[in-house]
Amino acid sequence: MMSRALRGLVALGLILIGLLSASATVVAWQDPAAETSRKNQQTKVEAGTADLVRTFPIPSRNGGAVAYAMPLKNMTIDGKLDDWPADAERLPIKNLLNYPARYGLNGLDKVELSDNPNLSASFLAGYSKESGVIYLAIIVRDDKHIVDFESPFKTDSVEIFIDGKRSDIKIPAPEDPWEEHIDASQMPVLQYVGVAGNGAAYANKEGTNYTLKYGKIANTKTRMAYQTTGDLTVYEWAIQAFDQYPDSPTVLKPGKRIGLDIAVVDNDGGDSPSAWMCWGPLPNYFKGFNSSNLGDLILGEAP
Ligand SMILES: [Ca+2]
Ligand SMILES: [Ca+2]
Ligand SMILES: [Ca+2]
Repeated sequence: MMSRALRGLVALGLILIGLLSASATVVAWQDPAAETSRKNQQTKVEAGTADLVRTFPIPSRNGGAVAYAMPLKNMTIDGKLDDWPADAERLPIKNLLNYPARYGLNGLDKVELSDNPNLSASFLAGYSKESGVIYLAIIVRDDKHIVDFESPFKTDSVEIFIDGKRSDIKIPAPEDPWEEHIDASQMPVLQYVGVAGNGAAYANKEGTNYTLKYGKIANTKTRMAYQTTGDLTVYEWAIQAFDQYPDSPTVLKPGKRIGLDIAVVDNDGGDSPSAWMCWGPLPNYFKGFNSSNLGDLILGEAP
């Protein structure tokens, strides 16, 4: 039997717990950023593949980019989209970097970035828990297809930035040249690069057509294939994310958040600098060294 005093204490405890939970709930719902993010996510899901992808009540960072990856099976990495669900949500890549030291605007400041012949890009996202890879199909419309294997600044390409832990870590930039002073295992964000042509992407020493910057692509399950038809190029990727490269691959499961950005680089020949356009927040530093400067990819689950 509980004494009257003890019963009183238990009742008081329950009331306090109730008040604390109620006040926590109120605080959460009064946070304008969380509320805006919640509304955005609801809108996104209503407009997208609501049957395949469930919403998770997780606010984005910086009020920024959020994408949902749907579970996919039997994917073939061949640059063709026939294995993707017809209603897969297609998200625009249209944040144009203005950084004259390295990249130019290439006339893109005068056009509608989501739909123009010079450069417009979008992507689809999925994943396989069993295979341990994230699928991305990046669809690029570009009027002049240029490939170059000597300089990253003279070629069309796609760059993927991925942080399996979705951390918020910024590291100092190493001395130049970076290749000789840093290894992918020291970076909070991995950078994969693909070029739609035959050669060593960004002149990587392994000589592969897609590459892991500052690391070895052979230490990963990552693959990429592309198809070019007219002015459209599809870069289809199966990407391995890491908690710690190369020994700890990220375990993929519904609800998991991954730091992600996708950049499309457009060189159109001549002396004009390339344009650099991303999906996530514009860079405030090299994205490979700053994991708080990415969008969020949230792994969904099948209904
Ligand atoms: Ca395919
Ligand atoms: Ca172009
Ligand atoms: Ca181009």
